[in-house]
Formats: sequence, C-alpha cells, structure tokens
Amino acid sequence: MGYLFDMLFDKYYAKGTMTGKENIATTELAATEARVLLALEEEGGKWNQRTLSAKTGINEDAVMQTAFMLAKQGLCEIEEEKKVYYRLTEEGRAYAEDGLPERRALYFLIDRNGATVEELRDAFGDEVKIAINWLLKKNWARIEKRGEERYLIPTIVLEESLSGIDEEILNFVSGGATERGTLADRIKNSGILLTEEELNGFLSQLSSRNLVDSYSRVEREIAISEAGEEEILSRRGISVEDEIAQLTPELLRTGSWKGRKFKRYDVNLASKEVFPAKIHPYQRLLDRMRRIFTEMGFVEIKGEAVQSAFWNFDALFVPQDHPAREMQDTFYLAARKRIEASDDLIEKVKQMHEHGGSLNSTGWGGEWKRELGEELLLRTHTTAVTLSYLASHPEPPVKVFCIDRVYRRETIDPTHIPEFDQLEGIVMDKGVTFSNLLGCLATFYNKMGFPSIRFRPGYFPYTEPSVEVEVYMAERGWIELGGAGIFREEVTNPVGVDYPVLAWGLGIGRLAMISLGLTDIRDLYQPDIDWLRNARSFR
Ligand code: FA5
Repeated sequence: MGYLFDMLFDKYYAKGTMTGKENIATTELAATEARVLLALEEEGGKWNQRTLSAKTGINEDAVMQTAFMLAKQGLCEIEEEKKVYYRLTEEGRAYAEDGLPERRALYFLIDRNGATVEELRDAFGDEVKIAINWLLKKNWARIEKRGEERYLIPTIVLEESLSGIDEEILNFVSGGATERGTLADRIKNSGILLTEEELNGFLSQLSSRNLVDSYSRVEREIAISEAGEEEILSRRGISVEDEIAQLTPELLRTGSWKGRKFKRYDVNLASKEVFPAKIHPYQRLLDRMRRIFTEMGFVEIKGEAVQSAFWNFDALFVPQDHPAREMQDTFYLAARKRIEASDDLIEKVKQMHEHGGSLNSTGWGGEWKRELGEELLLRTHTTAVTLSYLASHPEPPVKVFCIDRVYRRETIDPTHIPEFDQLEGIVMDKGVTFSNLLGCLATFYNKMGFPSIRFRPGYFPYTEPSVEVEVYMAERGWIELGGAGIFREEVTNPVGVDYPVLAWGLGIGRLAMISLGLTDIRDLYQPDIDWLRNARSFR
C-alpha cells in the first residue's frame, strides 16, 4: 500500500492501537471479512498486510480495507508504527562506489605530499570545491600560502582517516532502502558506537550533501481481538459465502441476483487515493485561454517560430538600431533568407523607416538596410505572427489571436525565462477605439479570474497609445503581464490596412504562475509529481 494511502488513512484514524470497540459487529460479516477473520484466527499472531494477503488470496489493498472494516467493528486490532527508511541519491550511489571527493582528494594529496589548488582543480574538475571544503571541514588538510600559490597540505596519515563514519553509513545504505532500526543494527554490529543524536547528525549531514534521502511509511500489524475470537466461537464456523460485489446487466437480465448476498460498502472508510492521468495544469490554462478568446469571437492563427527580422522588427516599425535587435537580446540563426513579402511592401517599409513614407511622419531617418531585414531569428514576440496575418487579410473585420512560444536571451530569474509563451491578439475594424481595447483585455482577465487589473502608460515602437497591463498579486504587488496599444499608422499603412488595429501581447507564463499559486516561473516546467497531482484544475 502506498505512502499516500497511509497519509489518507492517518487523516481519518488516530495513531496507535485501534479496536473501535464501540462499534462491535451488529451486522452480518461480509465474505471477505469472514475470510480475513478466519485467517487471523486460524494461526493467531500478528500479520502484516502482505502476509495476510498471501494467506487469504485477497489483494493487499483489499485485505487492508477489510482489516479496517473489522477493526471498526472491534473484531481485530491494528497496530501502527511509523518507520523511516534511508536510501542513496544518484550522487550518493556514485560516491559510495568511487569514494567521497574529499577521500579521493586526500589520496591525491598524500601521494604528492601536498598540491596546489590549481592541481586539485585539474584533477577533480567540478568536484574541486566540494573536495576542498570537506578536506578542511574534516581536518584532513590545511591551506598554506607559498608566494602567490595556495597549497593544500595533508594533515593526517592515511591510517587515521580510514574509518570515516559518514562513509561507513553510505556503505550500509548502499544495498537499497534501509530501515532506520536495521541501519542502527548494522552500524552497531560493525563495532561503531553511536548515540541516537550522533547518528542523526551524520544522517542529516549526508542528506544536506544530497547523498542520502529518507522517506517514512506507516507499517501495520493486524491481530484478531478478543471480540473477534468470540464472534467466531459464537457462530461456530463462519461460512464464507460468495457475494455479489458488482451488479452487472447479466445479473439483472437473468434475475440471478435474487436471493444472493451483496457486498457491503462503508463509504466512510479511508480508501486509496487514485491519480488518474490528467492534462498538465499549464496546458489546461492554455486551453482555457483559447476557449475564452474563441467565445469572444476570435479565430486562432499560427505562425512560424523562425521569422525574418523584417516581420519580427522592421514591419513593426522597430528601428534597425533598436537595442532589442542586438545579439544579446535576440537569438539569430546563422542563415539569411529572402524576405517573404512583396517588393512593394518591402519598399513601403523602407520608405516608412527612412522618412515616414507618405504619412505625416518623419520615420527614423538614416538608411534602412534590406540585408538586416533578411536575417533570420527565433521570434521574440508573437506580434510578428499577427502582423503578417494582417498583411494578408487587410480588409475589415479581423479578430484573431495566437498562442505560441517566443524566445529571448534573458538572464533567468523568478519572472524571466528565455523561452516563454505569449497570447497575442488583434482586432481590426471600422471605428474600434482605445476603450474597446481596454474593455477586451479587462474582459479576458476577468474571465481568467483576475478582478483587479490596471493599465499603465507604456511604450512600444509599433503602438500609439500604448499600455502595460498589470494584475495584483498578494506577496509581490503589481506584476506586469503584457503590453497593448493601437498599431501606429507607420505599421498599418505599408501593409495596406486603413482601419484602426487594437493589438496586445500577453505573457502567459507569468499569468499561469499567479493562477497556479507559484512564485517562480521556472516551477511551471519542473516535473514535480506531487505538485502535478495536487495542482488546482481549471474547468
Ligand atoms: C511585447 O512582447 C509586445 N510585443 C507586446 C505588445 C503586442 C505590445 C502588441 C503592443 C501591441 P513585452 O516585451 O513587454 O511586450 O512582453 C510582453 C509580456 O511577456 C510581458 O509583459 C511579460 O508578461 C512577458 N514576458 C516578457 N519577457 C518575459 C520573460 N523573459 N519570461 C517570461 N515572461 C516574459
């Protein structure tokens, strides 16, 4: 029976011996109960779930359930004990085989009668820090400065260091999960005398080094109670009659259920938790966003992850010397490609950048270079996708959205990762306004369960006016979730669009993080089974 079952069970029943005498059986015993009770009586003594299952032929979960039922009626007693098990981590296994880094480093130092930190680094690579740290902590070496060089000098001879207790414990645990009592016996039998506290100290040191981890399990022993014995005596040979556990169409059709006994169920009894397959919480969130926008009348579009700088930046009127275009912000591919746009459109974008085209705009000035537009990159935002869609659908109305991955060279922190998803959307129609844009975003966030959002003035080279959308998070305050605005004419004019375009690009990861109660965006991608099992689900 799994650990989770134990936890669940512990929720319902107090620890210790359980007889539930107040509930002495008043009803007939079910067939499985009778079988288990007879088995307990036949040989007496204490049984664990596994042995009782083997004896009765009832599977382990069912046998335990039955024992709980019997205990509730006072017919058997269940003793519980929480046992702690230790096992090696992957790193622990490697060190148990090869020796701890400080042990290997000590041999190295003794062989050479001391070595420089550099020599140790050459020999131990990534492990050098651990090795030096523990050599010093264990007083196996000291540091000596000679000129510019730092030397590590062994301070003990080999024989004195042979029996590191932590190393012995690693060995004792290396055979597989080891119960604490068994571990303590092994240590004692090897002649090492340790108090409980000392053993705890070594174990917590090994676990803080991530070499050993532990888990606990409640183990149970089941024995027949006096009341159980009496029950058997009074009924002189309980007969084990076949029961119907499940009503089938066959039983109903033939009427053969008549006169038969039905298995009783106690719906209050703890049962094993079941974890059926389910959709990842993050995926469920994406699906929910899709549904909300679809319900609002939007159509989903898709685009390529590799875009030309032309569609990712130039057509969006991002100047060619904008910092976001630098290598340190954007992932560029080594290749270039002819821009996928008509010569007429490319020419219009060029004119727009250089002097504002035919609009009352100055553009950015300088020369617009086609070869920079031909560079290929991993799209830095999904705005590249909605804009190129707009270019091929310039007639109103257009109401589309796109949910996809974008890539940026970012320093990773709790709210920044180099690959994240954006939810992009545009509305293009006669007479749509800035208020419509704010209304659209407020509706979306409200439907996502965020009543408190605010808009702050923002800046994007391609929108005017521009806003940043923020939602409130209890511990972190206001957190920026996206940008939005109305496309500038410098963007819409070259692609042949004559009406206002409301546009937004929202970061999904941050929103997901808040919705799922995480404080670090990286946790969205961690395969943490407990979190996955317990994460709130979205309808
Ligand atoms: C943009 O990407 C604009 N294209 C949005 C836009 C579209 C504005 C259309 C106007 C019109 P920004 O760089 O601010 O904007 O990114 C949008 C959101 O993506 C941010 O608010 C944030 O929630 C999220 N985001 C940005 N960088 C990261 C990152 N490194 N990790 C996780 N989320 C990020």
